Amino acid sequence: MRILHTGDWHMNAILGGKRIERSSDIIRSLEQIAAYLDERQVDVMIVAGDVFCDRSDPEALCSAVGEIKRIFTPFLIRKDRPGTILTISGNHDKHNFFQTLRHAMDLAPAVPTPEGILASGRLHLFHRPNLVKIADRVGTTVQFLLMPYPQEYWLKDLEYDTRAGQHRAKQDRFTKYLELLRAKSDQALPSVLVSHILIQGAKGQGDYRFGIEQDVVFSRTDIPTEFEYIAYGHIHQAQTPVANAPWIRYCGSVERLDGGDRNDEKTVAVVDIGPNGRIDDPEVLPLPFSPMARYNMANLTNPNVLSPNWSENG
Ligand SMILES: [Mn+2]
Repeated sequence: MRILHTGDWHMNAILGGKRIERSSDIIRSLEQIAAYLDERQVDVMIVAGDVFCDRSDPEALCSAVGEIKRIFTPFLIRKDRPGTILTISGNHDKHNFFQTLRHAMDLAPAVPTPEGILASGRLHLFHRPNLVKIADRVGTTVQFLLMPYPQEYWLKDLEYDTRAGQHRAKQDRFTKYLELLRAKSDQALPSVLVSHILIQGAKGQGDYRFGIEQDVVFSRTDIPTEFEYIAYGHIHQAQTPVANAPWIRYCGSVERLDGGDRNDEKTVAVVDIGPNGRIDDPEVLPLPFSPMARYNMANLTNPNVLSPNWSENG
């Protein structure tokens, strides 16, 4: 099974709090991804969270979903080998909107086979932890442990007084759910973990020395590494956060979204998984990106032209 890993699309992102629309740049990258899906005959595309931008208004969300449909329908209806898209939610994906999409999609139910294999030829959306199986054309079955960004609605029954307390509660809940999925998973099948979280010490934007006050954080050893591939989203700089483990990747964003990733090269990863596991190290493919300049605000005659407020994190 050939898998393409992308994420952090942040559709309708706006640069620096001022109205510098990035949609056309992002769409150019998505079109390149669609070309890779075709060229490489990919079976499954993983979108590892932050598909949308939390500041998007209803019109912007409508146009974002319309563009996703336009760009990826050829992949989903590909004649000899219909593709599958697996999407999880990130911290920037508004719960209500994801829930709305999910409700609408559930009206055309994707009924799994008796063996629990998910329908191909469509997009699947998850905002809660889930374990799914997908089979490719030659019958290789891979299971996916889907762990979206831990949101408030995961914690309805939990008490917390502080932001750090809330993050700690989310972290505990995340760990518990991941354990449950691992216990439920089939030991005989290759497994892929898909998640949208911060691994402490990852590179980019101040090297992510965030503590529990700022975000839900995991250490490099908190998450088991025995998966055939781990597809992370959240950090915008593509990287392998665990040493000597090229199968554990942050795909990075698809465009340079703010000052923090102004020097990054944007990429997607492609990995092949056979019945006995990963066939080779992931291949990293380039995406187009926009050049970015940093302006010294003191030298600008009209400081309202650009804002220095780069966004804080993924
Ligand atoms: Mn994120």
